[in-house]
Amino acid sequence: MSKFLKRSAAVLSLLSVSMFALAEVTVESPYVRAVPPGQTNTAAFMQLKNSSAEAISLVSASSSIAENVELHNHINEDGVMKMRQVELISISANGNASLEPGGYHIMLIGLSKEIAAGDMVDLEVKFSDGSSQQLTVPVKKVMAHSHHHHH
Ligand SMILES: [Cu+2]
Repeated sequence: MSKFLKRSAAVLSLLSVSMFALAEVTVESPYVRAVPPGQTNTAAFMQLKNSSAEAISLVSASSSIAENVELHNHINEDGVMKMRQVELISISANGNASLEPGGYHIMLIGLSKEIAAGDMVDLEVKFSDGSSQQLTVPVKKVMAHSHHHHH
């Protein structure tokens, strides 16, 4: 191996090490929906950005304040919007996935305490590439339905 090739190989391996250390999925503007006292379920929403050249999926989530955490989607069944549990939420290569009211969301089931706007909730999200992220997510008031009528 020439001196030049040896050097290139060293630079390449350095590059791949530093690229591996970068988070491939970025979580942006996460929030948890505030719920009235007595309500034991809520949902978390966020934008997921995949900066890698391969599709990555959100595969699970957990939180210390919820007994169960599931990935859900909303589907329109005979004109009725229903929530369905899904195995994963896919984020395309160099793409985004939106978790938002009326669509994909992270369902927090069996809340162990009341949560109000302004509280912070811990949420761990796990991805198909084996990575996970510990998030601290603010609780916000969200309109139940985002239909706006103008008269
Ligand atoms: Cu749900």
